[in-house]
Amino acid sequence: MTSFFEGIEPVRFDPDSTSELAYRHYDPDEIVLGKRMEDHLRFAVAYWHSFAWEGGDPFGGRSFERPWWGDTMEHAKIKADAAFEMFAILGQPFFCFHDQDVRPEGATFAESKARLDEIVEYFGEKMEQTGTRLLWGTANLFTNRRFMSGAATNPDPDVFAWSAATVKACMDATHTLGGQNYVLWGGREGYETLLNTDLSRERHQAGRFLQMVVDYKHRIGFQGQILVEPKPQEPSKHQYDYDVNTVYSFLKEFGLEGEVKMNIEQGHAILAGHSFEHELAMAAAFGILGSIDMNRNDYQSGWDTDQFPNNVPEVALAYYEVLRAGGFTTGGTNFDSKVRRQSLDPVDLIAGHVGAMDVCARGLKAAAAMLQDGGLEAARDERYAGWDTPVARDMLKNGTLDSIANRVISEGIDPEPRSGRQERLENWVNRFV
Ligand code: XUL
Ligand code: CO
Repeated sequence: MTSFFEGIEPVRFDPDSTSELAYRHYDPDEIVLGKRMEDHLRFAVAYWHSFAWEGGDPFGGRSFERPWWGDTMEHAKIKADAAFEMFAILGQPFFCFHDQDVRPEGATFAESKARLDEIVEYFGEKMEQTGTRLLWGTANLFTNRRFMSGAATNPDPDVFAWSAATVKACMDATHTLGGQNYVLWGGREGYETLLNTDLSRERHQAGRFLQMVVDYKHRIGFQGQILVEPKPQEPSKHQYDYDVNTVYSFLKEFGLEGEVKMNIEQGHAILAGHSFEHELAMAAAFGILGSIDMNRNDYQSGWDTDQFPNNVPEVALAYYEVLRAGGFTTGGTNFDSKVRRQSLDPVDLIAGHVGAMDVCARGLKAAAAMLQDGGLEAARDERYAGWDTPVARDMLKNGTLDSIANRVISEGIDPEPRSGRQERLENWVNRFV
């Protein structure tokens, strides 16, 4: 036991509580559409934001004080102790991590790997004792200066090799810990200027890299899902994994569309000029909706500020798409979210998650109610009803421009525009959120 969260009791569902730290909407056992709420949402803590982020910004360094700051394995274990205490306080079923979050980097690759293995063993014991599970593991291929020009897409083949070895170690760690997914976010897989970049070569390298990841998954019998997390900018100006649509065409190009799904982050969707629900619906349409990174950006700054979600209507529309696609299987709701730089206290970390979990619970319940009512589905069915007629179906299947043109003339077809009813549908949604 550490004393980091001393005095903070486990958070419980109590809608009438006067405490700052109670779930007023998240009741893990409440049945929503035939399934426990906990099993729908599958919440996970992001180790990096809660335990590795130091509270810096571009104008000033560390603002948080934590007993685990330091670069020894003892520090890493104190951090792990605090992390598992927080999972227990929150009743979080899952967590996610990068290698860099959980162990200090060694002087050589071999030393870094030995340290990862040591902490994986430590995690394994704690997971056994507490029942906390791993939603996904991943590799940090962006912080160290060796990755400044990319990992798999680097002009230097030695960096490609280092990255491949790192991903192998992280996939092994994820497999050992029974991880349900393995995530690849292409942090620096993009470029700053075309003047020094061979875009075609770099994309090919990234494609081969992902093929090797999928091949290794099958080789070791990892049952989890490989996920790619799209993001349009930050840190690179142009990222190769811009959004769901871009990544899908990349997967098709390299024959991986049946092997890889998406981990979709709210803030990344917004940076790409989309809404979260657009990205989720797009992935569902391709059959590659895997998991979500739940957060929000600052509405004014335009940066990927990774704040805890705090907007029920937004979250409700996101879960509507998740439920419509059949809900999560291996995926879940990872809080890729961090407290603000001035939120120094241990209780702030707890409060950030508690509030976010309640917002998600409200969103899920609203989404389930909307789906159960069926109003949107009925409006959509009605809007496209013309396409259910035999003539329209036949046109889509067998039509040619000639045959269609003949029919337009012979039948005197003259389309009558109909209302899209947007305001009425928005009003309908607002009855539930
Ligand atoms: C970065 C981001 C990452 C990934 C995992 O914006 O979202 O934390 O989720 O590497
Ligand atoms: Co993320």
